[in-house]
Amino acid sequence: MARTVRVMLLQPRSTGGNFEYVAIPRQGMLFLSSALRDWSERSGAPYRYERTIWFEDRSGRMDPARDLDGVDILMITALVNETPRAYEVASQARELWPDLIILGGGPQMGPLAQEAIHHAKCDVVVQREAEDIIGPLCDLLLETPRSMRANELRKLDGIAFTDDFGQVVQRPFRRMIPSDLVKIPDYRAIKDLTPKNPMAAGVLETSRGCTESCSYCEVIQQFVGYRMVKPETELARIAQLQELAADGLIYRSPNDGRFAVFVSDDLHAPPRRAVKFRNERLSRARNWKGHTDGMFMISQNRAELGSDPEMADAFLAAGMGMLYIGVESSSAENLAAVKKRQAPDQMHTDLLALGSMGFDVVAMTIIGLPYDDEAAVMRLAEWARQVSRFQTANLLTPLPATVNWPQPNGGGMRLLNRDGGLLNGDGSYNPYGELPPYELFTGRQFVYQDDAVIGGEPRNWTLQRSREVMQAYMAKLRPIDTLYERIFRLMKRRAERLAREEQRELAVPMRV
Ligand code: B12
Ligand code: SF4
Repeated sequence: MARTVRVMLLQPRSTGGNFEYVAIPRQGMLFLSSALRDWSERSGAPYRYERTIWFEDRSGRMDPARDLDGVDILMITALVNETPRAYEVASQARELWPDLIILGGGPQMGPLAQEAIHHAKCDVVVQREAEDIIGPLCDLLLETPRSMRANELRKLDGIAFTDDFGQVVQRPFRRMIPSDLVKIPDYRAIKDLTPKNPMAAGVLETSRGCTESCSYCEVIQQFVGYRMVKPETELARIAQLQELAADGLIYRSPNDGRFAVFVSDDLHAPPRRAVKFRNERLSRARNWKGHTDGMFMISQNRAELGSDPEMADAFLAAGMGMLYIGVESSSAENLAAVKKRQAPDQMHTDLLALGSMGFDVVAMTIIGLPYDDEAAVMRLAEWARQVSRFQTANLLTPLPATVNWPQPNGGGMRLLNRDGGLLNGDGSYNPYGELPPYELFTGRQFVYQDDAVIGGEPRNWTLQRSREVMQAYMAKLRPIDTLYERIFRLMKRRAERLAREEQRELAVPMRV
């Protein structure tokens, strides 16, 4: 008889303040939860993994003393700004529950495994994707006494752990897995997911990785090449979202009854030069018709979709209403500097074309690129408002595993500390030293020393100055966040009304 093992999967609270986070939890934990369930269900499995997924942005802060009582395995993910909270929960958990198995992973802890092991006291950090390894790894950790684990863990690749001498062992990467090794994400394991507290949107993954390699982005390191899921997997995932919405677990608009689905791909429509992928996406988009009824779909794409009327028509017919477009900058020099292969004039034409076709275009912009001064940033705001309905804005932010991250040889950016001085005295990164102020890595301020020189003058946007520039820039935009805020207010009012109705029903005396 298989032993029941309790697993808590945690996505810690973010500091970004964006409403999207609450609306649409990321999928990493959903796929890992399914992977564990499938692993338990094979014949002869020694453990039955019972899973709870706790999204702190949805369900509030976890109290490790109360909420990890009886839990055997804690799995924590984190994006950069969620890292301080991830480390706080993990280190408290280690202190309170010394036998608890703690696993870390995701795009932040994966490349910075030494830091995660040191600060979060993780037993193991998994690098890159984990659906293939999570079951065998959990079995191994449960079966092996702590004192003998290092020897056993050496047999697995793509993980980091501490050996018997306290040194971090970093195993070579594993091969990339099929992007739909796990077919269906495990929404049903999400804590507090009920018709009274539905998700604001469903999430759909149709590909992993990217055909591009923009210098500020970590995707190529984390997910490597572009990998589509199988067409039948897409349809099965769409059917799952229809089912969740029918059960009241995804919020429906009171106006037209539709529900939102965010396609979380980095690049949903591949560029036209990637002919094979582009043709495949076109035939799938056409095939979606009839499966996506009642859905309002949102996806991330390049502007050149505006020059591809066939694809755009297929998207519109399938219910794709909103497009996030990676615009980044209107300056050709900036785009070249970050290896974004697009030309501003063409982008302008394409964005206007998409708008006139009927899409709600959200222009995603980055400011603080090497050739931006304040005047250029304000011009970008004016242009972005002309060519898109909504916008998002970020200041350039260094991410691990990109060329911007400080390198041991002095390359990369020099990081700031919380007060705007240089981290560790010289801007270097040390996994065992002073930690970067990750909670500020939200794209709302510069977290590195600004070395840009514009017109012969140092730009010198400090932590404080960059915040002011950002605020002035944002004031000129129509941020997409305001739309999400409205949806949230509506959802909150609905939840309050339902709670009041329930109270009233309970208050009616029962007739005998
Ligand atoms: C969609 C998306 C968003 C959406 C998320 C909404 C949603 N529900 O999907 C929105 C727009 C809100 C968003 C916001 C941000 N994002 Co974003 N986003 C993505 C994107 C494109 C896809 C995420 C995804 O679903 N991936 C697929 C899932 C399956 O992968 P995963 O979650 O990483 O999990 C897998 C592995 O990493 C691993 N794993 C993960 N966690 C764990 C834990 C354990 C214990 C184990 C064993 C394994 C493991 O196993 C999982 C399965 O294989 C990624 C790029 C990418 N391809 O991942 C960027 C990405 C994750 N985002 C990024 C960033 C920087 C941000 C922002 C900070 C930007 C900002 N300035 O505000 C914010 C922060 C949000 C927050 N809450 O803190 C970076 C993260 C870099 C970093 N080191 O943190 C990425 C990688 C893109 C990039 N620029 O490089 N994002
Ligand atoms: S196109 Fe987007 S996901 Fe792809 S490398 Fe560039 S920024 Fe990253």
